[in-house]
Amino acid sequence: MAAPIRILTAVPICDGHDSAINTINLEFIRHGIEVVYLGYHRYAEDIVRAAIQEDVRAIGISSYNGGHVEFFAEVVRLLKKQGADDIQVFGGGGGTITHEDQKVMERRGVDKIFFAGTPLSEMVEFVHDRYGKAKRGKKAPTAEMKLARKLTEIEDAYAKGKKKRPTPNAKRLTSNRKQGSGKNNRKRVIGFTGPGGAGKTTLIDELVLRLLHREPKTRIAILSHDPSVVGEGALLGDRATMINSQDERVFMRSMATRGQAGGLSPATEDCLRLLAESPFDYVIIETVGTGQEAMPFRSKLIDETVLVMNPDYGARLQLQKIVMLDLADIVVVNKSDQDRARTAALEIKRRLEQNKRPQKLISTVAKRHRDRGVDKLCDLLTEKK
Ligand code: B12
Repeated sequence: MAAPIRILTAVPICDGHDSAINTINLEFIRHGIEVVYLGYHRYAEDIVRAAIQEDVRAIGISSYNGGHVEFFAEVVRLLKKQGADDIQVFGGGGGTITHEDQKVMERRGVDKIFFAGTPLSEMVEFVHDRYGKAKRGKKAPTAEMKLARKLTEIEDAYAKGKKKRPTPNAKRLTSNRKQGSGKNNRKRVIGFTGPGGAGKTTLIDELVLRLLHREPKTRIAILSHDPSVVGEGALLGDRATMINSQDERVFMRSMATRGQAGGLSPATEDCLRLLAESPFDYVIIETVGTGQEAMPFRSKLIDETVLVMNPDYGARLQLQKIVMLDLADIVVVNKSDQDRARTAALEIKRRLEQNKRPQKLISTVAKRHRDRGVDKLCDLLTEKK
């Protein structure tokens, strides 16, 4: 079975017109394409960095702000500068891009512009035809590109059935782990899980913001997951929420679960091992929204696990059924500005007391700037052990 085509889509800076790209993304996904969506109001630098880290075959830009001639050309220029001109650039922008503009844009290296009235099927066909096969440029890849390409190789080997999902009791990596340059001179691998809508992605992004500020040399890797069915496409949308994580010191990779239940992908363990062996100070892994029975972090590669909960989990009895409440090192009650949050924190505290082991409980409001709870979580995750 062929591995899905991966592309990245985005809307440029000073542009909030995202309704076209949202529709186009869904059509791509329905036709087997994995779409890393970066969101709207995005800088050319952020788009190029993301495309390289995600090792996509092409970037689709939807532009309505009138600056398309310069913006598309800037993306092409930056890709070339980084030696990543094997990544193609295409896109559209309804009534704003004229046929004259298109000619200039194509002369400047843009692969294809779609005009108003083009059927969605034509765009899908174009992506399959034009980007169906990986093309690699002749330039020597940078370290970041090499890492990104290795992650693709791992994912593709699983997709093509050349590799089977490893057993969960992988050996703890010690000897070949490169030490980090962070405060504690020790790499931390942290796993975040929890139900959909609990705010995991926002919480991680706020945590990354603090780590980047507190530790000026820290480098962070993020492995983030979104659900998908075998052989189908996926919307990999965490980058659209992780604004602070679009930074030179952060390497982020979005993965589809490609049919595996439980929150992670068949290739996660191998990808995580590769990131743990690379020179990052923190490796953060985020599962898809999980259910009561999920135990995604059985890998010995993970140092600490964080369960992020929503205060609105239903009756107290529900807490007895959540396996991760037994296993997590830290439990976060996010959205603790909600009415039920105090009761939830008390009920979860009682539930954790049954486990008779040192688990930490923190209340956060991740969407709030400078939230004290997120500060506390950052303190806990960075403290010397
Ligand atoms: C819907 C719309 C809005 C909605 C946006 C909702 C949203 N969340 O997206 C609202 C009402 C919020 C809005 C607001 C504004 N808008 Co407005 N808006 C439009 C409108 C009417 C349609 C755009 C659209 O979504 N079309 C639907 C898509 C599916 O069709 P399409 O555009 O024809 O695209 C085709 C192809 O190009 C291709 N395509 C498009 N993108 C991509 C990407 C890829 C990867 C691919 C493969 C293909 C592709 O797909 C389609 C296939 O048929 C256009 C007018 C127009 N005709 O373009 C104005 C327009 C873009 N808006 C305009 C303006 C000025 C604004 C505002 C600044 C108004 C104001 N003063 O507040 C704000 C700015 C908002 C912001 N934050 O950026 C101007 C822009 C003028 C310019 N750039 O010179 C336009 C052109 C209207 C006009 N004639 O004045 N807008």
